[in-house]
Amino acid sequence: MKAKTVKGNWSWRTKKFALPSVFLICIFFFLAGFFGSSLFSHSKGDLYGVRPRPRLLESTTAEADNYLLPAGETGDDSITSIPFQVLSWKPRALYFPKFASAEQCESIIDIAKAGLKPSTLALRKGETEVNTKGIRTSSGVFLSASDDKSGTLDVIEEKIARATKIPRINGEAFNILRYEIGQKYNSHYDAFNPSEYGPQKSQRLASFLLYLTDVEEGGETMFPFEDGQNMDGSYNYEECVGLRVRPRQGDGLLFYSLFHNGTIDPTSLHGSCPVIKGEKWVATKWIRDQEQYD
Ligand SMILES: O=C(O)CCC(=O)C(=O)O
Repeated sequence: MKAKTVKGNWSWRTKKFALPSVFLICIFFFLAGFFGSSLFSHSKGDLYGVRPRPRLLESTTAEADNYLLPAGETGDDSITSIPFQVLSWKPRALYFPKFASAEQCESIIDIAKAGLKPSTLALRKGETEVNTKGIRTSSGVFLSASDDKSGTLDVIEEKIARATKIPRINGEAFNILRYEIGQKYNSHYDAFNPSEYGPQKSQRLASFLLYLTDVEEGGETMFPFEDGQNMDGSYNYEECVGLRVRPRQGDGLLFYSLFHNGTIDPTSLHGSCPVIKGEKWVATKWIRDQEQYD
């Protein structure tokens, strides 16, 4: 009975002191864990030279979200952001929504209007203006950025260089095209196959199309061989099939005619479907694999 009482007192005292101690120990380990883990994550960031990202709600500018490095002589001290969508890998084709403003598009059309002439073709061996009549029925004019005193083409050309990462000096002058109802450009390659056109000093590597107007109906840029479709030899080069991109004012389309090894991508065949309703204006910039000085 006595022993029972002693045991009971011990148990009661133990409980009296053990509960707060357990509570304090828990708090201690919680705090140690919390501060320890945040210290560890900071030192890991420093180890890789990564600045901790600011919290999403606090970051309001691109600079706050990105860690800027000191730029080289020819680089920038700011981040460039040009949104794009990959439309296709075969051929490599990218879409740039809202690449130019409506005012910029209208200004380009205004200066191009005065110089429009029927579009021409680079002729292959055996081709003449007569036997190629009807392949390309648009009107067009070549304009360099320096021809545009408003500076719009200069701004667009700089932006194209940033989007493509190919220097401006590799670009030909802009070819501004107008397609009226029924006008079109049959499917063709922008690159010049030496077996058809003879030896080439430089090659068209990529094309950037800036749509200057919406088109009510028709006028899509088409890629009939996209992803290898229609390549069985039966395609007739006038048919509007495959991947079709509907012109929308201010949007840009970039596609590559050459693979990385410099050979021609057969899936880069493209053309303009006939305009059915409305009028299509587009500014094309062909970009070469060599610097252009003419
Ligand atoms: O007008 C288009 O959508 C295509 C133009 C084109 O194929 C070209 O200029 O090479």
